[in-house]
Amino acid sequence: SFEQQAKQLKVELTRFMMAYRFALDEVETKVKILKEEFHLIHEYNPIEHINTRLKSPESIIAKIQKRQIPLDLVSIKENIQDIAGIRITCSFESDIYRIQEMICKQEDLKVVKIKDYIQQPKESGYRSLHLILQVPVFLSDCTENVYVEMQIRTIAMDFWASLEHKIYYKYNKDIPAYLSNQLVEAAHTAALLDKKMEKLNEEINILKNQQEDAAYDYRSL
Ligand code: 0O2
Repeated sequence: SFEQQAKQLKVELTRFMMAYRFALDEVETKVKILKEEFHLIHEYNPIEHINTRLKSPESIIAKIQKRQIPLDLVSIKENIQDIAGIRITCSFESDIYRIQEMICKQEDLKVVKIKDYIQQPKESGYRSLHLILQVPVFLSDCTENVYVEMQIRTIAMDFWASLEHKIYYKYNKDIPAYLSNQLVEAAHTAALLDKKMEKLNEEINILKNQQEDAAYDYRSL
């Protein structure tokens, strides 16, 4: 009957979205562990903040329409790889690649795609490192492997992306060229700021090491 079919569909959809929420929780826990342990060992915290989000049904449907994906859960699961998203904001550009390396080493996470929009920024000026992960979720009677999109970026990249996103939607997706050019320029400025902060950090680290060496030499006299 219709009621039975509707009930079955509801269970299937709920289970489908649950798998993404569990996968997201798993990845978030992994990142939190890396953050704490890295802090303990190196006395330095490369992660400023972590955000997670599940794509809303509306934006999943919008993407299905845009990409003309068949309307079944198997196709959606295979083709929409950002239903579960985790965003890691770091202090410096070099931290991004450190985190990537740590993620790639995790045996129960499979990195299926790397999109480096830092080496090759998008036309809009957007910069970030995207990893598409495949995460096993152990359910009562099966293991579901679901995709999680991990975006790793600096505070400057995040600042630009958040504001560009707002401006983009304010102007209803039709920004005049002179404005999008200015947004690209702003992205260059943010990239320069990242380079400058990275260099400052390196110099401060050199000074700190020299100071520590000097203190050690003094003690061993
Ligand atoms: P939300 O709300 O963040 O989820 P597509 O998703 O079809 O555009 P693709 O190849 O699947 O293309 O994904 P892509 O471009 O590698 O990454 C998509 C996500 O990256 C976006 O998700 C944004 O979060 C971010 N992103 C990509 N380009 C830009 C950009 O020019 N500006 C900003 N601010 N963010 C960008 P969603 O689904 O668009 O949105």
